Amino acid sequence: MKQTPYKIKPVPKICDLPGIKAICNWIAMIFEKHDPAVDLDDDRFSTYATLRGSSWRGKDCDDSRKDIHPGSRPIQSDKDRDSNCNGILGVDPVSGQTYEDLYCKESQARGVIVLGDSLSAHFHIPREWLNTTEISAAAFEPLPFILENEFDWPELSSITGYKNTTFTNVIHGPMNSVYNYLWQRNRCNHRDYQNLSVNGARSSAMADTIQKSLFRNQTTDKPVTVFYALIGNDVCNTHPDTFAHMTTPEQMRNNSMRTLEFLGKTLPAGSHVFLVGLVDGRVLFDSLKDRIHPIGSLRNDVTYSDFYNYFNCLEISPCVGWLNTNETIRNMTTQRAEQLSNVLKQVAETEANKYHNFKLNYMENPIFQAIKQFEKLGYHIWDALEPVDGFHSNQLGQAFSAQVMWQNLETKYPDAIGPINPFNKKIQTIFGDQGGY
Ligand SMILES: [Ca+2]
Ligand SMILES: [Ca+2]
Repeated sequence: MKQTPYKIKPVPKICDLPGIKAICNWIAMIFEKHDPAVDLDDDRFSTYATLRGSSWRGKDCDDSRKDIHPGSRPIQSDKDRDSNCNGILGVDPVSGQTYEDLYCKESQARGVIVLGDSLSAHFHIPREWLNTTEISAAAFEPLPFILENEFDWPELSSITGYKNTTFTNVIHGPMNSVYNYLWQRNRCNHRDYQNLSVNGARSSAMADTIQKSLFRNQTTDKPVTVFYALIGNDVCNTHPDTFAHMTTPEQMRNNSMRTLEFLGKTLPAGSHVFLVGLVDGRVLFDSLKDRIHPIGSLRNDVTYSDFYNYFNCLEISPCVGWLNTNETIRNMTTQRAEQLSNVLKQVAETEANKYHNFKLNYMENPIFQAIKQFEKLGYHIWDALEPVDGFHSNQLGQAFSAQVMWQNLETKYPDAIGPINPFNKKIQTIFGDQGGY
């Protein structure tokens, strides 16, 4: 029988009311555009930590001037003011040269950007919130901070992490990141990071909207190393008919090419782009299936298998294909992920000479190598997984992935990270923590 089409009610024009309008714009800015909410000069960098602020991209050191932001080439060599927020400014009294010219000009300084999903945003729900034996008021103290950062912890993530854990009641483990390595290598890179990851992002959303939140001035900013890291959502969805909603190889090719076109028009000369392959999520089910989920911690009665089935039943599983008790479905999901990784590999090869501003390479997902090294050290895979969702890397896993990515960059792509700056010690002596974060 033919169904009568629904009549869609007009959306109430509440956002047109004075006062409410500003709030609507603000919400749209964060959750649709993924731009910082507090950004007076509109240069896409903020002085505020959350709401897509400095947790996500280097802190603005002058929110009244658009030309002053992290990643900028120094204006007049930063003789009088710090235009790129790396804390380095002024003139050396002995030589009469500016410190930027002396210590940074020839250093091949660069920034790092990730276009990613919840893994590179570092999604984490505190175990302490669900575990009946650990629950406490202290565990809920950072709740506003956590909500304003969309349950993500980019400031501790494998690509753009820059600080140590401050909320020790709700997140634990070591911080290590590609940005942190880049900063140790060359202190002129201070604050030059952008984490443009969105929970649930897949290649289509990246090409349609998310990539537009990237800011890099092609002529006045420094080059950058970009990671295109959409490592699972193109095969992960909540639909019972999961395969019908996965990205096809043809769509993947089209979407990734659209992002490359955009990067071609946006990145300064001398940049690098890495297309990162997808993961094999079968490892999640294999390592966790018989273990107890935190919600069953009191009576030891809820395993991850139960938890995944329950999620699938409610149609709220983050990944029906891999978090599934049916092995055939898990294998077929991996097969599609491999096809999509192969597309990225091909795109990196066929498009290698098309873009003049960046070098293009494919990088195998660091998780494969991280797991091998991890197990050699005597850890179990579950030690690196988020206990609440049984899906994402935890703090330890993030730090481990960073190490693997860095090893790859150092050995295979040294020109993407630049040389060690011989003036690091001097910068440290003169500029201390370079204004901190
Ligand atoms: Ca500014
Ligand atoms: Ca500077």
